[in-house]
Amino acid sequence: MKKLFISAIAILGVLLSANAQDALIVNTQGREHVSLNGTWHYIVDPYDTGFYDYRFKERPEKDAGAYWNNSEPKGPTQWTEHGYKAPYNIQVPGDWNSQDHQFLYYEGTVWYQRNFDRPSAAVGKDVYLYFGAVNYEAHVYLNGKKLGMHKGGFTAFNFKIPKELLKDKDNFLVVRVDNRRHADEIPTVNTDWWNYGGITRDVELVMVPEHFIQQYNLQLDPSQDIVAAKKKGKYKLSGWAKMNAPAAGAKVSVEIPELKLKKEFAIQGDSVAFNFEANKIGLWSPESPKLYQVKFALGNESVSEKIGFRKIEVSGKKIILNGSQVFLRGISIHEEIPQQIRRAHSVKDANQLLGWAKELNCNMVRLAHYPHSENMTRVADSLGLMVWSEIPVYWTIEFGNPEVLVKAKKQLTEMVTRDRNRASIIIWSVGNETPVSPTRTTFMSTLAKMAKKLDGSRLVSAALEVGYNEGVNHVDDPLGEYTDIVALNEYLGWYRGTPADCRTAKWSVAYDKPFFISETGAEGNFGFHADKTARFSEEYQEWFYQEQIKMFENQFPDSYSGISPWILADFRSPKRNNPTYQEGWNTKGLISKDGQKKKAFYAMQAYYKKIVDKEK
Ligand code: GCB
Repeated sequence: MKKLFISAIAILGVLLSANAQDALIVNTQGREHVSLNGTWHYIVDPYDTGFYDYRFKERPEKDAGAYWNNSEPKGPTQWTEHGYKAPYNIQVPGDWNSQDHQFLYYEGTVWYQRNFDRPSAAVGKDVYLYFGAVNYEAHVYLNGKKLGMHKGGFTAFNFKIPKELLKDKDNFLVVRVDNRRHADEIPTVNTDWWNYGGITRDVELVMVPEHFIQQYNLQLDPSQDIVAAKKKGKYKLSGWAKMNAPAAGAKVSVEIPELKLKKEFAIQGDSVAFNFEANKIGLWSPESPKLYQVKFALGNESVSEKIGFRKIEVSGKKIILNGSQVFLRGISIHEEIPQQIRRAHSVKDANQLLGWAKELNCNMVRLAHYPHSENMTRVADSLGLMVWSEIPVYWTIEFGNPEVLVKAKKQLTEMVTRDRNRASIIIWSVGNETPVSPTRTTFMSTLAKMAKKLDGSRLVSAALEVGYNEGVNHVDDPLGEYTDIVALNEYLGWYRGTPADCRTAKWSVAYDKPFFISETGAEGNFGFHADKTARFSEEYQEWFYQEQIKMFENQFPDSYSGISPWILADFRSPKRNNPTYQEGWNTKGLISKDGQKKKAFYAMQAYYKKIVDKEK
C-alpha cells in the first residue's frame, strides 16, 4: 500500500508541475465555501476579439480592449467596445446551449463575468476559486490578472487567489470559455454526443487556513482477505492525506465517531499514511449503502464527509463485492436532462437520472463517456449504485501524439483525485471503443497501468469492440491484457443484421476474465408501435434486448458478469440525422426525450427483477 501511495503522489506531482492550476482541493462541499453560482453576464466572442488584438496577438494584461478588463466608461469620451450588463445574462452552472436559441449549435468563445465581495469567512484565510467543470478550455481572470487556464470539460480545478488581489468589494471575475473541438484534445473532434459549452458545474470560493489537508483517501485496505475479515469482524483501513505544504512534525487525526475511533498519524514532508484496524464495520453495498461520517483534522482545521467501505475484486471470471459474486445490473447514462436538452449538474438532476436507474432495478451505472458531476457520484454512494467512471478517451484520438497522452493522464488523475473516496465507484475506465493498433495499445495500456497506480483498490477497464470476422465474433483486443474485466460494446442486430442473428452468432473471447457488456442497444421511438421487425419501433428495441440477453446467457454462462444497456434516455447527437426517427437525437434510450418509458425499459426492468429474485 505504501508503495502505491508513494507512486500515486509522485505521478500527481509530475502532472501538477506541468500545469497551471493548483493541486485540487477535494471535498469542497465539506469545507467552508461560498457559492458563485447564479446570474453572470456574458459576451459571445466568435472571433476571440477579447483575447487577441487586430494582429491576432494575445492582448497585453492591461489592454483596454481585453475582455478580462472592466471597460465601464468613466466618462463620455472614453473609448470602449465591450462590456458586461443585462440583458446579457447567463445562469451558472449550466451549458449555454440551452439558455438562448442563439447558442444551440454554438462552438467558440463566450466570456463570463460576475462581481463578488470578499466573504466575511475569508478573513485570515487563503481563498481558492473552484470550478466543478468548464467545457472545454477556461482562462480565468480576477481584477484584470490571469489566475490560470484549464483544459478538459468534465473535471474540477481550482486556483489560489493571491492575497493582494482580493478586494473587499466588487471583485471583477471573468472566465473565457472556449468549447471548440480540436483533433489533439480529449475528446477529439468526433463524438456521438452534444458539445455543450459553458461553465457547466458549480463555482465556489473555498476558504482554507494557511496549512490544510488538500487531499485524502480512506478505504478498506485492498490487500486484506475480506472473507476472513468479515468472519472476524476486524477490518484493516488504510489511506493517506496530503497537506498543501510540508508540515513535518505535525499530526493528522482520522475520526469515525460512529465506530468510536480516533487515530493520529505523524506527517512526513507534506504527506501522511494511515493504517489501522476497525471492528464491525457495516460494509457498503447496493443492498445496504452504509456510509460513515469521517473527520480528518490538522490542528484546528478539519474536513469531513461520508465514506463507505467495501472491497471490489475479480476472481477468475467473476466480479466479487465484499467477498461475494455480484452481477452488474447496469445502465449507461449521459449527463443530460433530455426533457430540457441540457447538461445535468445538480443533486436534483442526479436524483432524476439515478432514480430512473433504481426504478429499472439497477445496482450499477456506467457514467458515459466522461466524469460526471460530483453530485452524481455522491448520490450514487447514498442510493447504493455501483459506478463505472470514464475519461473521454473516445474513438480515434491522436494516439501517436505524446502531448495527447499527457492530456489523457491529466484527466485521469483529475477524475481519480476528485472521487477516490466514493465507495460507489468500482471501475475506472480509461476509454471507449479505441481502434486497435500497436500505438493505441501502448497509449491505452499506459493509462490502464497509471489508473492502477493511482488507485489500486478498484478495477480498471475500457470499453472494447468486437472483431467481426467470418462466422465468429472475436473479442481479442490486446488491450484486454491490461484490464481487470473484459468490457464489450456490441450491437449485433442494430448496426449489423437483425436481432434474430443473435441466435446463431458464434463467439470467441481471448481472456479468462469477467465478461461485461458495457454497451448494447437499438433505437426505438417512443409511441412508434409496429411489427417487431420494423426498425425504430418500440417493439424492435424490445426484441433486440430479448435476443441479446439470451445470447449472453447461452454463450457465456461462466463469465457473463453484467450488462449496461445503451442507454438510459434519448440524448442529443449531431450525428443522428434520420429525418423521420432521429432529428438530432440518438433514440437508443430506454426512456424517451420527454421522459416516457419505452417497452425496452420494462423488458430490462423485468429481466433485472428476475435476477434479483434468483439471487435471494
Ligand atoms: C457506441 C458508442 C456510443 C454511441 C453508441 C451508438 O458504441 O460508445 O457513444 O452513442 O455506440 O448509439 O451507436
